[in-house]
Amino acid sequence: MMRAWTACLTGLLMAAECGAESMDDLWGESTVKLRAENAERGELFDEGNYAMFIHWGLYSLLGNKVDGKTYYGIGEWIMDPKMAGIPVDEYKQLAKRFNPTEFDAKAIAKLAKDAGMKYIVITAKHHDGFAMYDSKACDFNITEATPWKVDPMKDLAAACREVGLGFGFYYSHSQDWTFPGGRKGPVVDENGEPASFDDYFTKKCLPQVKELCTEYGPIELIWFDTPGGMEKKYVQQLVDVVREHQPRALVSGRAGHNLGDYQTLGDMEVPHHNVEGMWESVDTTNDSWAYAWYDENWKSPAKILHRLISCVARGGTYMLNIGPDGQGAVPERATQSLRAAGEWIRRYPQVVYATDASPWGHALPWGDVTVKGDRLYLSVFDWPLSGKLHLPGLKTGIKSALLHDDGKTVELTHESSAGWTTFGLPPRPPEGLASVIELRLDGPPQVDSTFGIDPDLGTEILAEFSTPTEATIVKDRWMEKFGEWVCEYPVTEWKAGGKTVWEVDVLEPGDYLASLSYAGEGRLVWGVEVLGGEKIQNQQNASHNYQEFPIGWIHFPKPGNYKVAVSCLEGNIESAKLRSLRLKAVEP
Ligand code: FHN
Repeated sequence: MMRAWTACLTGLLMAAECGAESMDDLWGESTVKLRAENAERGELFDEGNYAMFIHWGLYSLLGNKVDGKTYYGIGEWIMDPKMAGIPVDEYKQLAKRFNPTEFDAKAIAKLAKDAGMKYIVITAKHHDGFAMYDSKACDFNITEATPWKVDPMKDLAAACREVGLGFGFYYSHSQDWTFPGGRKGPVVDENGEPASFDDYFTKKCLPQVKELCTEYGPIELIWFDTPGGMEKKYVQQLVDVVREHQPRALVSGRAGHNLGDYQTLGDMEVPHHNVEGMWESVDTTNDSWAYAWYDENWKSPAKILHRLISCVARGGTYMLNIGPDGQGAVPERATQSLRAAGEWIRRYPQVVYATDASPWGHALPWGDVTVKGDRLYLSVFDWPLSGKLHLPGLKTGIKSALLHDDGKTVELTHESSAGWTTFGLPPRPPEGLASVIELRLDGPPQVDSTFGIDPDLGTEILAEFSTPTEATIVKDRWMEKFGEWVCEYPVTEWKAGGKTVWEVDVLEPGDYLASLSYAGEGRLVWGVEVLGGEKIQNQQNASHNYQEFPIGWIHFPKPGNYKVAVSCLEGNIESAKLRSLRLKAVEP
């Protein structure tokens, strides 16, 4: 399948993260892989685009509360000293209380199916080292160490096959916090003898991966994670085992040493540029991967769809996580959101499955675009109240523009001016979550991907789409709690005279309010300039959180392309991190 790749984000950006280098080390190399290298195994991603991730283990029993104290962050890290710091022997005792009788493999497979997902990947062993399946290689496992004694992976593998879903395992291959020699695990064995990584690898890791590849029928994926520090020879052996026993299975990019089949972006990262090759974003229905009792920050159905469609429109796959609790039950609000999003997908499968990336290479102010041959699917999340939807830069002729409404289609009027196409819309969107307009074109879509300034909605353009001089685009990644990553690509490292420039396409001339979103320390003076035209400046304060501030009105005298430059003129300019520029027409 041909993909209209427009840019490779990874290659363009300079990764000068503040305090997050260790996370990239931990995630390992993430070089882009092209589909041609693994065409057959890539089918899963081509057809699928949407999957269920499940984090479930002994840690789910705690749900982030230990001895009455709540720890905020990703629940599966509860053992870690940065969370509750639970000693190995104490943690292992949890198994005696693990009796998740509410786990219902069929119900979970049905939920994934109803949600519109195409495969499930579940934690067979996370960093805590506990095998959630019947492992002969290590008795710290669900059938030997718990009163439940059930192998839920057998049931889930069977349930997935029954409803036609793909199935795969998450396996923490490097980190093992309870087995001697595992990364961050005990450094001596039960006899007090020093234990090496090789001991862990040969006694536990390699045999367990072999078990997973031989005992559960055909699997679609082995999702290795956080290879940081693991030698290539070990990763190679694991990949060889997968290839030998499951030749059609994909291996996640986080296997390490560039031996996986595809790229996994940073946790919870939905990219803004189209990304080349096979890749996925992994995300959660709330903030934690594993169940956390307090975590009610659920993604709404609209947010799930928006993030899914953003991934598909950038050329990738979206794997969305649920965290069943210690009884095995899936939190009700996660299931509600997933099902509601799934109902939408059932009405519009053509928007999500086996579609190509947007030829614009980025989102548009009202939503996003996916492509199938000569058809464009416009998913409109923000329905313009003006009764007009503006599409910049489409060069290919339109045969028909069809708004999907309750199983029918309504032909929309459209007219072209200055390279823009404007569609007439009814006052109300037919869909509550996202309405779909299908454009049937005269041929494959050709577009000018310059950012259009939407005359009604305005346009926010991220700094990563600008060209800086005497300033730099960097990756700014941080955690609000523990383990849930947020990522921005601001222009920073400003020097005197530095500026960053965006090219924009204006349909309707006039005054526009220019606002900047940035972080920094204290007083900052910013300049905004239409090159060859007006220049304004203003002072606003900054804080360490990104905030949007109005700078002032600028003027575009006629329709057409302009260059808009932003400079950080005064104040603590070294601290300034410019996230985006927003231009919004001033209301008459
Ligand atoms: O450390 C793990 C984390 O617990 C979780 O499993 C995520 C999912 O992508 N992977 C690692 C951190 O990136």
